[in-house]
Order: sequence, then C-alpha cells, then structure tokens
Amino acid sequence: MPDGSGIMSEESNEGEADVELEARLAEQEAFEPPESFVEQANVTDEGIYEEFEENWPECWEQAADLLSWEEEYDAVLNDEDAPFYEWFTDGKLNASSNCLDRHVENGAKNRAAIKWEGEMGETRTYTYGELLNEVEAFAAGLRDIGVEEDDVVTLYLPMIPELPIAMLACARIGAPHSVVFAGFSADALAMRMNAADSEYLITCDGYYRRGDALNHKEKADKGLRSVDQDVTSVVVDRLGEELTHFLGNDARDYDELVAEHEGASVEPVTRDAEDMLFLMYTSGTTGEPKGVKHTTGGYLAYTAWTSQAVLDLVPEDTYWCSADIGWITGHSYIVYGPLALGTTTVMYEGTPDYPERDRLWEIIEKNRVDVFYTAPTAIRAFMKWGSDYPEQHDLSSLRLLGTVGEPINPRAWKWYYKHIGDEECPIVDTWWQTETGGMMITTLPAINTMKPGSAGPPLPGVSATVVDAAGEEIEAGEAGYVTVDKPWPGMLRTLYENDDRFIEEYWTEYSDEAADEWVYFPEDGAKIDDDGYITILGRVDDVINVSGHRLGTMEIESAIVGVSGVAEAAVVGGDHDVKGEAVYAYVILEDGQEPTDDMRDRIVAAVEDAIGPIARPEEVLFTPELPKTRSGKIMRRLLEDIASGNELGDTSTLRNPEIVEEIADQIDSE
Ligand code: 6R9
Repeated sequence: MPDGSGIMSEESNEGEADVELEARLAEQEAFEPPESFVEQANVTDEGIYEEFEENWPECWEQAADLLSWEEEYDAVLNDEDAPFYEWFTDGKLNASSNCLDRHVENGAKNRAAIKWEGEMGETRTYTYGELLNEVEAFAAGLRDIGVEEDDVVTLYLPMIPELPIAMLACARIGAPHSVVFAGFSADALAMRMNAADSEYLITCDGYYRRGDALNHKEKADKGLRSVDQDVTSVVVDRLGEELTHFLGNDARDYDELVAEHEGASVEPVTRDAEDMLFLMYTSGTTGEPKGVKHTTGGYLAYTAWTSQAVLDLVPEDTYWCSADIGWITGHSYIVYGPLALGTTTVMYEGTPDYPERDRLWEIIEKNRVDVFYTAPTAIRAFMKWGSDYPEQHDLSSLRLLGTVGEPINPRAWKWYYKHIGDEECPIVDTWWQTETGGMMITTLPAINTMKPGSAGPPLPGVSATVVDAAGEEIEAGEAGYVTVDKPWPGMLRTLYENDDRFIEEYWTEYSDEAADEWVYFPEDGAKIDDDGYITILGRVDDVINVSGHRLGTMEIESAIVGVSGVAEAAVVGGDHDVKGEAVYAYVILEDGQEPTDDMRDRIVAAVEDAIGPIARPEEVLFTPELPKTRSGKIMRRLLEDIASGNELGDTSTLRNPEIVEEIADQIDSE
C-alpha cells in the first residue's frame, strides 16, 4: 500500500521565511483550535461524541432536523434488510426545495447562492431567488424534452453554473442525475451512459482551460456514437463566438429552452427519503466503474450536517470548495451541503495558475471567503510555487481551512496552516469517499487537537475503527485497515442495478453474514494512535489516487492492452511529490514489436481515449517480463517500489527475480 505518512521527496523553492517556519513548526506535532475560532463555532461541546454514541441511531435526527420534510419519517433507521439500510424511512422531501425554495421563503431571496468565477475573468452571481427561477425554468425544459421522474439524466459539463442548475432541476422533478467529469473521455462518457441506461444528456459546446477554448461538444458527440439507446441532448453555449455551436439532430439549445420556460413554476416532486437523488460512477478493483447510488433524505441530511459541524458553515458565510463538481466532493460540498444550509458557495471554472499562480488567493480576497476546502495535491503545488503568491493577497477573511481526497503530509499541512491560515484557522483533514456520501473521519474544528498528517477521530455517530486482516482491533501504531461497523445516513445504498457487486465490494471482507453483522470495508489502509486518531495510509485495492482522483488500474491496463502490438500491461501508482501518486505503466510488447516513441505515444493516447488526460501515464516502461510469483501473480508491490524509487523488498519468492533489477535500471537511466 502506498505510504501516506508524508515521507515523500519534496523539492521546493521556498524562501527564508519558510526556513524559519520550518524551524518553528517542524517539531510541533499537535495544534490546538485557535480561540478566535472556538468562540464562534457551530459545534463546541465535546459531549457530542458521548451523546451520539449513547443515542445512536436517533442522534441522526439532528441531521434530519436541518431539512424541511413534507412528511415526517417513521423511523430513523431501518436495518431489517442489512446491509441494504434505509434512513428516515417513509419521510418525504425534495432536495431542490430544501436547497432553494425554503431559503427564498425565509427571507434569503437576495442572498448570493452561487458566485461563479470564469477562468477568463467573467463573473456571475445567482441569488437564491434567481437560482430558483432558473432551476424552475430548466426543470420545465427537462420535462419538455421528455424527462420523467426516475429517468437518469447524464450531465457532462465543466465548472459552469449550468451544472449545479441542472443538478437541482433534475432533483426538482425527481430525475436522478449522473454527472460525468468533463475531463473524462468520450469512451468514459459512453460507458457511464450505457451503464445507467441514460437517455438524456446535458452538455456544452466547450470551456476554457488556461486560456484555450476546448471543444467539449466534439467529445460528447463522439461518446454518443457509442451509446446504445437513443439520447436527447441539451447543449449549453459556453463559448459564444469562440466556437460554433453545432446542435445535432435531437439537441436543444440550453438558453432557448430556459427562455421558453422563463417564469415557469415547477412544483418540487415529493420524493421518498430513499428515492435515488443521483448516481456517481467511481473506480474500483475491476475494469468496470461502479455506479454508486445515493438517496434523497440520508444523503442531504448528512451533507448538511457535516457542512455545519465540520465546515462550520452558517448562512452568512462565503464558502469555497475548489474541487470539481464532477467528483463527489463537489456534489456534497459545493452543491448540496452548502446550499441546504443557505450559504453562499463559490465556483471557479479554471486552473489555479491561470493567468498567474495567485489566482486562488485573488478569488479568496475578492470574495472575502470565510471557509476554504481544497486537496493536498493543490497545497503541494502552492508550496512549490512559494509563499510569495499568497502573500500578495489579503486572506484575513478566512476562518477555517479543509483538505480532502488523499493523505496530507505534515509539511504541506503546516505550510497551509501558516501561509494560508496565518496560524489562526483550524484545518480539518477530512477522510471520506464517493461511497460514504460525506465526511467520516476528521477533527471537529473547535473541539479536537489537530495532528498534522492524521485525519483525526471518526465523527460523532460514525463507528470507524482500524483492524487487522482478521478483523481484530489493532494496537496503536500498527498498520491495518479502516472499517465501519455501523451504518450512517450518507452511505451509498447499492451499486446501480447490481446488489451482488455492492455486497461483494464492500460487505464481504469483514462481515459475518450468518450472525447478521455487517461491516463496511472502504479499502483503505490506516494506523490509529493512543488518542484514537486515524492516519490514512492509502488504498489497499487496485485503485490509485492521482491528485485526489480515483483511478482503477484495471481500467488503464485494459486500455493499454487494446493497443496493437502490446501483449501485457501492469499499471501501478508510484509516489509523486505533487500528485501524491502518478500512473506507472509496465508494458510487454508482442514478439517482433519495438519499444519506440511511437509505441509509447500510442499507449498514452489509448489511455487518454479510454479515460481522459488525468489517467495519462507518468512513465511507460517496456519490459520483457513482469515480476511474477511462482503461482503466476504479478508482484505489484515490487512494481510500486520501483516506481517510487523505494528500496526493493524480498524478491526470493519470485519466479524471475532478475527482471526486477532490469526494470529498476531502466528507470534509473531515464
Ligand atoms: C472524497 C473523495 C476516496 C479515497 C479514499 C482515500 C482517499 C480521501 C482522504 C483520503 C487520506 C484524506 N482519501 N480523503 N486519504 N486522507 N483526508 O476523495 O472520494 O474520490 O471516492 O476517493 O480517497 O483513499 O478511499 P473518492
């Protein structure tokens, strides 16, 4: 398993101030929540841990109470058919009305809901009133093109306001959305649309990346050619003159559709708490991405509650999560959690270094952002660029910082704490997954001591522990596996139309079916200390985490073996000082094939076509053989060590030990 404990090689061009910081902070292993923060925090009573434990599962009524229910639920939890748990059973609500209508009715009509920053400097602000109007108009438009309750609508959109608008419009009419990250390839789009039998696609002509206009529509059209069912699409005109806005046969223009339904009043459809809110495809051990199903009541209650307890959000806050809405972090903590609380949420279209490397700090200063949530990979990049960039800006509006997506090494944590938070903002290092819906392991910012590199204790009401291979709790300091032995409201309910795989993937390893004891296995390695703080060590399955993005090695391997001339491939993650992990591809060619640059280019292109540029291999290494055990299993651990430049472990159990040195030499010589 990759070592997330922070022992990564880091070069940096930091100046003298950082040398000082180094000296002062390097030794410090624990940080107390700053007094100024504690005084105003949402959750300050440490009794909450005991209270939730004693009162479980009723404690989760606190989360449900943050929502407006059309009909009260009968029971907090129904575990009769575990692990197919149900939360807030028979409760009725609508997610879009919880994120919009009730705030408008409660006097927040003119408060900003979304503040959007385009990469090229444009801005758009939607008040809660305006957002509701556009959501209603688009919801009417969706009905117009034929969308009915329970139809899955695929949203293949970049970071433009139409994405959350489309999500909320879907939620309004009870049509689950399936957002496909805009950076994914045409093939990845087609695979997800086919898997979800989705007959509707909302996409756009293009968008900006580092000042260049990218043609997104071409990719969407290419994907559609591989979709089995007939699809009706709506296309957002993002680029205007920059790109001619072709509409295919069935495609409708977003602006026209919204204009036609301007002023429409669309009653939010009453949804059962357990009705599907959305699907999100994520990588797993096998080649086929998993369609994680989230439902309306538990998910929305959980994201609202964690936004309040962990991100400390109040309606008056301007809050910014720099993730992409195409991933779960954006769903839960750009859209649903913050909007359910009536907060102002900031959205940024572009990259952190465009036009300059201070873009994020400029956005924070300009919008007076109170709470900022980002990924360790971004922090490591900022650290490399140096503290001059944040120093050019007034970041004093910040009250709380957060990280998510991968382990954060203590040096990056301390840099964030000092240079962005000015030692006055607590940092929450939040561990969770697409499947968990919301945060699971993190400190509560006004209550717990922070220990850089360690996410912290499980949240109140979350029963996570670290166990050994046999499921026994491990000693402090030893490495084991994270498990969760009680359900929680934000959990996935199943994998789309695949209950068997749901059980197999998450509930087999540590559960005792005969005893009806169900333990969720997230496939992460971890350590625990004497205070119950959990340090996540990284995935223990064939998933690699590149810049906080989950990629399945099998998906990448199957793209590579599809290249003509390739016989076999093994893909692993190797340590990378900014991305956390990077993709390393070990490739065996067919007899007579040469390891040329052209072959390497074709391999890289195949991976980009199958998944997208995020999966692009850092290195393609040609080898005559792969290290295999006597029983013929590829020793991935060794390939990871070679990629990471680690000392190589025991090779004596290999059938072909000599190959290891041969591959390692190849890396050294590059
Ligand atoms: C929210 C999200 C989930 C995987 C997860 C773990 C890693 C997430 C982390 C973390 C260490 C943290 N991960 N947060 N590792 N510390 N604070 O990222 O969901 O894309 O499904 O990835 O990310 O390995 O299993 P997802």
